Amino acid sequence: MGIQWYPGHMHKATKAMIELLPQVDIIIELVDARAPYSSSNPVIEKIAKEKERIKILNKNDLADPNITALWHKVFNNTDGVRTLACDLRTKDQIPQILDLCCSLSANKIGRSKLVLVVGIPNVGKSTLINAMAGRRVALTGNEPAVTKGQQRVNLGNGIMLVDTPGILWGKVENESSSFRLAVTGAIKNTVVTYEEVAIFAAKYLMDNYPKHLKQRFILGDMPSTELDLIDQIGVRRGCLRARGKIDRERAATIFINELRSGAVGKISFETPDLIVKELCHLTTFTTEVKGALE
Ligand SMILES: Nc1nc2c(ncn2[C@@H]2O[C@H](COP(=O)(O)OP(=O)(O)OP(=O)(O)O)[C@@H](O)[C@H]2O)c(=O)[nH]1
Ligand SMILES: [Mg+2]
Repeated sequence: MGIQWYPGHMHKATKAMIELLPQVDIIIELVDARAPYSSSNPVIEKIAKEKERIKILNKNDLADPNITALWHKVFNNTDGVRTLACDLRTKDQIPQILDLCCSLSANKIGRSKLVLVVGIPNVGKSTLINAMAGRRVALTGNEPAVTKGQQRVNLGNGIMLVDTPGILWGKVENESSSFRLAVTGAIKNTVVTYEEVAIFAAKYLMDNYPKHLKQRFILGDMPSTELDLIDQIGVRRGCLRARGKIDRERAATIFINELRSGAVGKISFETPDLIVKELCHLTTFTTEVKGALE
């Protein structure tokens, strides 16, 4: 069973976003560069086809650069979508994003262009708003659901930005996608335990990034199971209870926090090929991906 998190405030925020849509000129959707497919909101894909769209693969500083390059190619091949991989901790790409907003879609007479900033929780929407405004106008924080309602920010240059609460969707179809959202920090930690998320992450990293694990946690041979790995991390980080028993929940929490911070290395949790394999029943997506990578 995958993880589902769709509380009332997200339903309300999705409705508010749809209501505003007729007035919107440009949509900036932020997705997580470490899981760009899993963090793309299918509702936005459906309702925003006619709009000018900028897709930002954010937190690219934490992602595997070779895999981001593949995703960039896939998304840039989608009609009407401009794609940028960003590290919003620096403001390097802000002039480019502002230029794009100015060049896309004409100003309506007598009013500013309305630019809607949307995306999953904790992906960096409010950070982007602050960087574009050049001052702290929106609350940010390293946990999901910091922004509670829509907030308009007038840039004074013909652009009006709208910050929105992070939203997920009613049903995350692909179980692995829901775990990727949890690993990267888009799902509140009261919805799923660190241990469950760590088991998923451990399996993925043992298969795909064993060298990173060995280096970070000073492992000799790779442990044979996910739980063994988490326990070894527990030993390395001193997560011990009475009689030498390992505090696995604490070890899992440390593992996930180090992973999220980038301390384990630049890691991506999905490639286009992996998604094609997982979603072989969704023919439109797989045809688009194959076309983009040929
Ligand atoms: N490493 C890294 N961290 C980032 C980047 N962009 C934003 N962050 C951090 O991500 C966290 C979440 O940023 P916010 O701007 O609050 O995210 P949000 O999308 O507005 O979140 P909600 O309002 O909760 O939906 C903050 O700790 C930011 O400093 C980035 O490019 N790289
Ligand atoms: Mg926010």
